[in-house]
Amino acid sequence: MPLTLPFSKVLCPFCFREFHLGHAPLRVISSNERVNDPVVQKFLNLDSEVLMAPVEEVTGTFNKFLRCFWHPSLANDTEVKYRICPHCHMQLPVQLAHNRLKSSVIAVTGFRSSGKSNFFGVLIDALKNRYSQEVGLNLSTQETFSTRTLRTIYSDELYKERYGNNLFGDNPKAVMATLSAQTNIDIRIPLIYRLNLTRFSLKQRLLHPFATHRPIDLVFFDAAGEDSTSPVTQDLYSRYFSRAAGIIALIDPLSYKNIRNDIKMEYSPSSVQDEYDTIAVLKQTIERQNSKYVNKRIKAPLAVTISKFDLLRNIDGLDQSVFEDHVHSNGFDEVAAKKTSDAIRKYIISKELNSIISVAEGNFETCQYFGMSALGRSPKEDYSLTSIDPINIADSLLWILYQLGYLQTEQEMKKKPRKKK
Ligand SMILES: Nc1nc2c(ncn2[C@@H]2O[C@H](COP(=O)(O)OP(=O)(O)OP(=O)(O)O)[C@@H](O)[C@H]2O)c(=O)[nH]1
Ligand SMILES: [Mg+2]
Ligand SMILES: [Zn+2]
Repeated sequence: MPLTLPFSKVLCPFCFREFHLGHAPLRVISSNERVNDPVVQKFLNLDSEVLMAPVEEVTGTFNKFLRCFWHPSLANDTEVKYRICPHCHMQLPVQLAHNRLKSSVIAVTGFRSSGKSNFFGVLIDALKNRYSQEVGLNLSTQETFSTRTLRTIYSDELYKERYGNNLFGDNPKAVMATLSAQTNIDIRIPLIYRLNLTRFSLKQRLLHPFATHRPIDLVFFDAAGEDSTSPVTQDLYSRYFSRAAGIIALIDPLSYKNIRNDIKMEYSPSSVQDEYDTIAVLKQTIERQNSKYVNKRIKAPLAVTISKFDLLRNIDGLDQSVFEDHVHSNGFDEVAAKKTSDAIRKYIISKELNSIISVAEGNFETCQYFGMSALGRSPKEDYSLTSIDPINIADSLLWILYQLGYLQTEQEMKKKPRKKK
């Protein structure tokens, strides 16, 4: 009988609500019966019924009290049951459902057209195919949910549908604009991946002396910036950002006139939002959920990341060394990342955009600046791409992982002798 601490809580990676694992209902997957699940229907904002396998709720005050100390085992010879979130009835990732691992959300925000979808698409591919070797990590797909079939599917399948088929198909294309979560229910469903890291910090090593790797569940939620202020989705987004372990804020250089004037483009992009204050909106969204941040700086590390960075090549006032793609083969290269951060900060000030810096540094305990290009170039007007050559695509994520103790820096790694294999 698996025991649980009475005050421990887990975070649902779908609705971002916290709850005690013992209070999570079970869905009886092996049952042939199909019944409407009004909780899923409400979560997905659907008018039509959602027919799914029946749910065993945790009922009765005494039973609920007992369940503060244990959660039922899922192993059963006769029935297959999955643990689901009591608030949205989505199936929990397997390790979370067994109380072995908590999900950590690394949230990404950015206004419309700031490059979020192309960033996700290229980042997940790069984590698997490049950084797995370079940084010593592996990314494995976890179960998520298909709104098309109303069934659980692996995130990799959803990844292909959303991004991979476009970006890495026979005729590579940039990912097209995402419909708002108000109209596109699919976008309420995140991609969930497990990241196992082998070069974790000394503190983590002391906390887990026998561990060979530290796992973290990454939840990629393709949230449009404007959805965080819409009445329909604002609660969901407030929870997403306020419970995130780290946040990547994408800043679109095209949305600032002072920068845009320096950039030469073959054609003018269709949707440019002028000076949308991504970080100030983020701060308000977090405050709405967690009022303690009205008087306090936010703890989660913030990576202020200029997207579409390739557009800034060869412009005046920006040190060209910032376009070098950092290699993190000996641990996260903190020195190179910091040098780039300082150069970008200087550039932002030179463009009289000090408000970006004051809002970020005034409201977040830890922040750093990054320049990132997912595609390495602008796609043609029909979205086609000759090739994809990202620049520092994973630096902001790796920096957050380093801040959270999941990754060591190159400089820390050099201090201690490496173990022979
Ligand atoms: N030059 C350049 N352009 C990019 C890059 N990434 C994205 N873009 C351009 O920016 C546009 C918007 O990118 P998306 O990834 O769709 O941005 P988004 O934030 O997901 O946008 P919404 O889904 O509309 O909120 C793309 O169609 C590309 O034209 C990049 O790395 N370099
Ligand atoms: Mg998008
Ligand atoms: Zn939930």
